[in-house]
Amino acid sequence: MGPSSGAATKKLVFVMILAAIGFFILAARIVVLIHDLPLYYSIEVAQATATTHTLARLENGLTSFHDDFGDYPPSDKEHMAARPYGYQNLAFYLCGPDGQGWGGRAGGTMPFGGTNEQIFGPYFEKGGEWSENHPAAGVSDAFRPPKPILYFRAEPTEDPVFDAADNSLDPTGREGFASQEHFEMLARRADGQWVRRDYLLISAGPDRLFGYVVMDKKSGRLRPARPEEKEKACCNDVTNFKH
Ligand SMILES: [Ca+2]
Repeated sequence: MGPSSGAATKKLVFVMILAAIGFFILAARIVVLIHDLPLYYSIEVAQATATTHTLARLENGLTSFHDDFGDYPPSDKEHMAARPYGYQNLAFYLCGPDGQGWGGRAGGTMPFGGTNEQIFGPYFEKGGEWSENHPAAGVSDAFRPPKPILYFRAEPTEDPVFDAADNSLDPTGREGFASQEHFEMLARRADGQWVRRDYLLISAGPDRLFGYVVMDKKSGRLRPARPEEKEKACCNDVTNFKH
């Protein structure tokens, strides 16, 4: 065996050691991934369950508010004292101007005008999901990072009955629906009927994007789907209606 063949053997051994280290690192990563997958999944399930629970509490509050005042809180800004967006109005009207409800604990102020010293509400209790900066803030969902639960009230005499612009519009889908068409992919059924006649509550769900999404071929990232893409699009939003 000559010096050149000895060097070749050393090189081969070195390459084999490197390959073994690479294999070991890859195997370790796969083991960690397999080990952590159920953890990620269970966290996601717990966040979805907590968000569904918050939606149920909001629905109870909205029913009580409707019982007391004959209407649901508005979701657009065309009303006395209304905030710019639906998610802000949801929190403001259910909690009252100071989080203490309406009437006697709000200096007599009533949600739709007039005064009354009787105590009304609050219809949603402050909790961990409530920002201290209310009433401008909304009610957050339980996913990370948290986002406000969007609120849309039906306006039966208007067209459209549910207006995507009652909450922020955002072409990326991160802060709200990309457009009215994008919103209606979720808010209308295949036969064109709205999913509900009273109000909609929508959390962006685990992907943190509102509405139907597809994978963008160029960027490799999720983006809001166009109506013609609905067949291959998916939506994991947590809502007060089936979709
Ligand atoms: Ca989503």
